[in-house]
Amino acid sequence: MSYSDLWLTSAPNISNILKDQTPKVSVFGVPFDATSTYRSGSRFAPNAIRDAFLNVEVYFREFDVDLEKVCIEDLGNLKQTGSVQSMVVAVQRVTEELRQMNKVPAILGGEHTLTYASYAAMKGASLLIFDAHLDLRDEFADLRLSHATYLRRLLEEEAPAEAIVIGARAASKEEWKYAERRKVKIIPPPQDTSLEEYVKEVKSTVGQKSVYVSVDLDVVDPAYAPAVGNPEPGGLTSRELLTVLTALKGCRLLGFDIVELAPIADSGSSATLAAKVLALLIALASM
Ligand SMILES: [Mn+2]
Repeated sequence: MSYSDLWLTSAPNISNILKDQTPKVSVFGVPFDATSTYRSGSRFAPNAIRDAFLNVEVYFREFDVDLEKVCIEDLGNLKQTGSVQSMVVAVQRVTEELRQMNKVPAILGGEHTLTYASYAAMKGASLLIFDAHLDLRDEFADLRLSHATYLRRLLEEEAPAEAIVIGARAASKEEWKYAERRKVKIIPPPQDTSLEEYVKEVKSTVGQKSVYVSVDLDVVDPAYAPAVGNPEPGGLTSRELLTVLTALKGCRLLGFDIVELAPIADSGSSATLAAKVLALLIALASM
């Protein structure tokens, strides 16, 4: 072994290739925020999440899963593009390729638009979204496909087996109406219910299905995750989010993304939460 093998790492790459295992989870980053309309900068999130990931505990007592012993591959980041069309084609193709290899894509955004592309590679899976917003506008800031419209385009073109939005609290009147018309299931942030009751409600809505999970970090209250593209007060606490995600044990997780972290506005707390969500979802996917 050379000194460089001994002491140098390829951090923030989070590959953890164990010799006797083939990777089940494949991480890749999408440093794309070209349609951001408020606080752009989510293009810097994939590496910020990786940096934080390397500094959080990754043993999950609830599941007895230790990520140090789970084979994870990190494929790096999508090449830079300013074109939403190019990003969509690349994300969809890469996600499809990973699915064909029976791997669980773990996608680090970037803005939420990428879910339009990654979900297209998840035929038959329920779409479980954590988001303050509905992202159901027909157009926004002169764009038909953007972080604010991706779910509308997806429902028009892909029609998921089921779309569930957890933590939604901010949308136009037209978006709420559209959601009702298209039977999007919405579970707002917990109000007067206990966390236990809230988790029960989520579990009974989600069931034990094959799911694709999309976590927009703004589902959490800005007090806990201030560094997002479009902060929205009145959200989940970080503990509520982690508890709800933990309760997804039993679902078949086909893939997931974590989007909208804007590290320039971060003291470190938001990236750390994103990293914890990444670790938890990898643990769920590896069981
Ligand atoms: Mn959002």
